[in-house]
Amino acid sequence: MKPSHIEHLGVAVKSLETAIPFYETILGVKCYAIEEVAEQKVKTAFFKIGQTKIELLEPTAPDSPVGKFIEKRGEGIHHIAFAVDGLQDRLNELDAIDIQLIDKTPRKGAEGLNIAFLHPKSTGGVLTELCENPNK
Ligand code: CMX
Repeated sequence: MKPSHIEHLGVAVKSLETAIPFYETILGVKCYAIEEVAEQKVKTAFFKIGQTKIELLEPTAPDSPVGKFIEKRGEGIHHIAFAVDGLQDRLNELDAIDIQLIDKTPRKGAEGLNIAFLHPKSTGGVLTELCENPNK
């Protein structure tokens, strides 16, 4: 994948209203953005830690990826996201070595990034996201 850095860690939470003040207290930084990603049925809240971010994820429906995750496993780390260049080329390379792609082509995610997910069944149980900043 040749990532430049960890773009963010996604953390599934039941309630942003409860989780945001908690993270603001323990991290000592303010949440700088809240955004709903309707397509993913999720509301997100972001914190910056150096070059990396924490993305809190509150499901807006029980039948969403994050809603199902919380139902099965409870709150906790949901995915790791790597920053890459040439996202489509990276996906093609991973496909060629039989890594299961959830997204065969990039789509739009939070903060205007182009994103694609890899299936946790083919990445050692870790849901993995690749992100490319189109404005870089
Ligand atoms: N990390 C690790 N494993 C996960 C997982 C996660 N986040 N989410 C689901 N799984 C596992 C389940 O535990 C289950 O394993 P078992 O078969 O051993 O029980 C398996 O994957 C299938 O889970 P499921 O609940 O039946 O869910 P689906 O197959 O319907 O979907 C997945 C799983 C990963 C394909 C789906 O969640 C997905 O497409 N995720 C990508 C999109 C996403 O997560 N969006 C939310 C974040 C959006 C954002 O960051 O903006």
